[in-house]
Amino acid sequence: MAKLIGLTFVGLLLALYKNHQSSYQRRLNALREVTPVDLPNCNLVKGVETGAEDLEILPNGLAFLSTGLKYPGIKSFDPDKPGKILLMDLNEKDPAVLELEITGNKLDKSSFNPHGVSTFTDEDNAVYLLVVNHPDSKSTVEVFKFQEEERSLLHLKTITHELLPSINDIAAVGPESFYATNDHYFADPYLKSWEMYLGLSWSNVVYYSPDKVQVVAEGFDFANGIGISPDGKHVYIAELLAHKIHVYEKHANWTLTPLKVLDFDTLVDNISVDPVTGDLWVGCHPNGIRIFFYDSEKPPGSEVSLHDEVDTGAGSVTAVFQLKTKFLLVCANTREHMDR
Ligand SMILES: [Ca+2]
Ligand SMILES: [Ca+2]
Repeated sequence: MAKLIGLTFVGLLLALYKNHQSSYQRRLNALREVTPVDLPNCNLVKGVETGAEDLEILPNGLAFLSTGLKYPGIKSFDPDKPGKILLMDLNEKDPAVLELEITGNKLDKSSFNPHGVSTFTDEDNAVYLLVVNHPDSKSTVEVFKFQEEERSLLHLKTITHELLPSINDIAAVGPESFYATNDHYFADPYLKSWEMYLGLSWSNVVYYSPDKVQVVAEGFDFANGIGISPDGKHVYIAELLAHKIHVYEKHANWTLTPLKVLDFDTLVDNISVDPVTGDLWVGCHPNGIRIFFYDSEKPPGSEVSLHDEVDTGAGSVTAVFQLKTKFLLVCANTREHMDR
């Protein structure tokens, strides 16, 4: 009898393990192969060969790029150098990148490890760049003022908070106020890896302001990119391992109510919201296994998905380009720039 119970128990464990493995493979889209789709008007931009994590485009065509991210479990192509914020002028015919000098004396530039970025422009047209930073594996948000003439960033402030343990991306709503995605519940890299492997879905979204900090959405399987609609009414949250973008209604007190869910067949990362059409341009990873278990013989690939007509509900997803290589290509991401 004891043997029978033992055997049943082992069988149950094996079944649970098998079930978990198949769910893990599905979450990581492990079987997905990429068919390259190249756009003739996209060019390799020199100077970002070690990978760009996020970008934000101002209405005047200046783009900020966050580069050189070191993230636990993901291959870094330049592990010994600090990250940089690069500037591109998309009005130029053949735009080149320029590293923005960081001024001010409060930021340790040697441990600068920029991740998600977002901008806020105030009534006086001053532009603030908010940057998620991971110095020494911690999570902070750095507030910079963009000095356009000097082509530099004046560091103003470092924000940390216990509700911001593992920030991935932010959507600024003021010079020191933002929505932030925590891609994990835990801050510790070891606990993070178990949290992801077990699929606990404990990741969340926090609203931060100097007066109030609160969790406004939760239960995500790796919340990643975040964006706001041009009319300010909706917040978009990318759930990487569920392959979904959640549309939330934003209220006057900054709380969020779920409205609908957009489905993708890819791991959705950062979101750029087209300021004119409201379309979502999403940087995606077709196959997560190849991100988290890097093999230079089988590079992870990347793709950009476009979800149009988000508000009418009549929209659809199009893969606008896919690459089989590393994350080496930066492509201007508005219709206007695509058409050039
Ligand atoms: Ca962003
Ligand atoms: Ca991200």
